[in-house]
Amino acid sequence: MFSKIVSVLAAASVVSAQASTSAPVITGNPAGVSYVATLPEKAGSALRGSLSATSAVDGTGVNFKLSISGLPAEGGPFMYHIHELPVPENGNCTATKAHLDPYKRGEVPICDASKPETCQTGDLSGKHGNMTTQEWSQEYLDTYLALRADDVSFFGNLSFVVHLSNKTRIGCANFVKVEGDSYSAAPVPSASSGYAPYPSASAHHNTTVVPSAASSTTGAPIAPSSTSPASPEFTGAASKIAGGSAALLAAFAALML
Ligand SMILES: *[C@@H]1O[C@H](CO)[C@@H](O)[C@H](O)[C@H]1NC(C)=O
Ligand SMILES: *[C@@H]1O[C@H](CO)[C@@H](O)[C@H](O)[C@H]1NC(C)=O
Ligand SMILES: *[C@@H]1O[C@H](CO)[C@@H](O)[C@H](O)[C@H]1NC(C)=O
Ligand SMILES: *[C@@H]1O[C@H](CO)[C@@H](O)[C@H](O)[C@H]1NC(C)=O
Ligand SMILES: *[C@@H]1O[C@H](CO)[C@@H](O)[C@H](O)[C@H]1NC(C)=O
Ligand SMILES: [Cu+2]
Repeated sequence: MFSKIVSVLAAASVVSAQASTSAPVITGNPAGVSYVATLPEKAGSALRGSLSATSAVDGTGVNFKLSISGLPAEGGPFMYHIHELPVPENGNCTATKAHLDPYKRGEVPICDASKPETCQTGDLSGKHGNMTTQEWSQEYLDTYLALRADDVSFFGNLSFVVHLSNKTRIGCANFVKVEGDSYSAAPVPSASSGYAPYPSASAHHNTTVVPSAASSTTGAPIAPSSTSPASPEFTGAASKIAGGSAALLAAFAALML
């Protein structure tokens, strides 16, 4: 009898331990702070785009703007995440390791988007949807990520990684802080509007930040950008092989290593 009660209690505590691996809503994110991760251009790959992140005006969560073009015709739907390490100088996406997951939830079972607090904090496509077309733009608020460096869900020094459906890593970039406080009021990204990793014209206007509604425009076409120079750091296997789909496959294979 006693041992039965003990085992029931033990089972109950296991259940509550699992239920407690839930991410808290992040408040107190610093106002007017933005980061952007811009994918480098890789020889043999048409993939371009960026993920920008701006503290919500009231400090609760982070507004994301995803703008990607040149996803492959095959191999989707495409997932993307914030990973736990930055991309090294050589551009090796594998070195970013796993998803940002400070509450140690693990990758399985997969994220249930109706319960985002139970997902890995870095699992953006799990919480907000996969990219399902070759060009993809989307904006949303994620309340479980932090731009305050004292929180375990801070990602300003980390990376974002784009995957094929079979998890092959096809692109990755580090977040870089955007100087100036008017970034969040900037219009939809284009090649010439300062979406470079190191914006030269860091605006210092004292702009009042307008709250942007968490909207989602899935699949809206965007203009591909082709004016930023190829990244000198990105001298991995991919850029040493001539263009064409064979090179693309070789690049994928290299990234899987
Ligand atoms: C993943 O999918 C791509 C495109 O469909 C394919 O080229 C690649 O070989 C696959 N990789 C693995 C590990 O299955
Ligand atoms: C990429 O990083 C992974 C993990 O750190 C490592 O095992 C692999 O050897 C690296 N590949 C290259 C080409 O540097
Ligand atoms: C990122 O910054 C946070 C807060 O300063 C720190 O705890 C963490 O170790 C850093 N991560 C990496 C990979 O540098
Ligand atoms: C997103 O894509 C992955 C890989 O194909 C798949 O496992 C997952 O179910 C997809 N998520 C949704 C919500 O469709
Ligand atoms: C910006 O404008 C606000 C509102 O007018 C003011 O309270 C704040 O001090 C200004 N900040 C700077 C850096 O000028
Ligand atoms: Cu990932």
